[in-house]
Amino acid sequence: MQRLKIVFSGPMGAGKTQAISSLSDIPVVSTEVKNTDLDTNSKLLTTVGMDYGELTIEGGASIGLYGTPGQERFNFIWPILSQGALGVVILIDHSAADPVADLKNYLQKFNDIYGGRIVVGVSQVDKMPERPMSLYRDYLSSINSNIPLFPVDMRKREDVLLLVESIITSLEQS
Ligand SMILES: Nc1nc2c(ncn2[C@@H]2O[C@H](COP(=O)(O)OP(=O)(O)OP(=O)(O)O)[C@@H](O)[C@H]2O)c(=O)[nH]1
Ligand SMILES: [Mg+2]
Repeated sequence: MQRLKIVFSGPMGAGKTQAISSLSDIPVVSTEVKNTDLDTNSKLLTTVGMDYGELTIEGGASIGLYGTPGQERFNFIWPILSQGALGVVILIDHSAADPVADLKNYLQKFNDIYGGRIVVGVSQVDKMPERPMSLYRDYLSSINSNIPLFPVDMRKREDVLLLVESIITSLEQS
């Protein structure tokens, strides 16, 4: 049987590991180690291999949830993980120094390696509520992109589900 999968990518601290933990029906397999790249992000732990969880959807099908590491030096794993994926969720940390540059970087790189469905989740919005969502929408319209973008909190299961449903719905329509 062909395994269904969805990949979560995005910069360090965006909430990829959290997203998979919030959504998975099984205990998540993570490869987190102590973060030594404190210049990029002050978080305590960071993913160096991948995260893996599973979500069982209506009808009993099971979707594998894969999280990439956020550190750029592990980029080589992106094409491997996203091969054959139903879709890729790009998570952006709204409170980062330049989140629009992060979005641009991730969209450009995935454009080169992945031809399937992409949705964007903007997380950590509560940490910088004064920064407007229009930054991202303006950027997406400037490149004529109709990629869906949602403000989300990865600690909330329903927010992660929204991203996943956005991928699945688009498949049903195509
Ligand atoms: N305040 C706030 N915290 C969030 C939000 N989304 C996720 N988090 C928290 O942010 C922290 C970092 O999330 P992780 O899931 O470790 O981030 P990651 O993307 O896996 O990071 P790397 O593995 O280092 O690339 C966790 O403690 C999450 O619970 C959000 O919307 N708001
Ligand atoms: Mg992680």
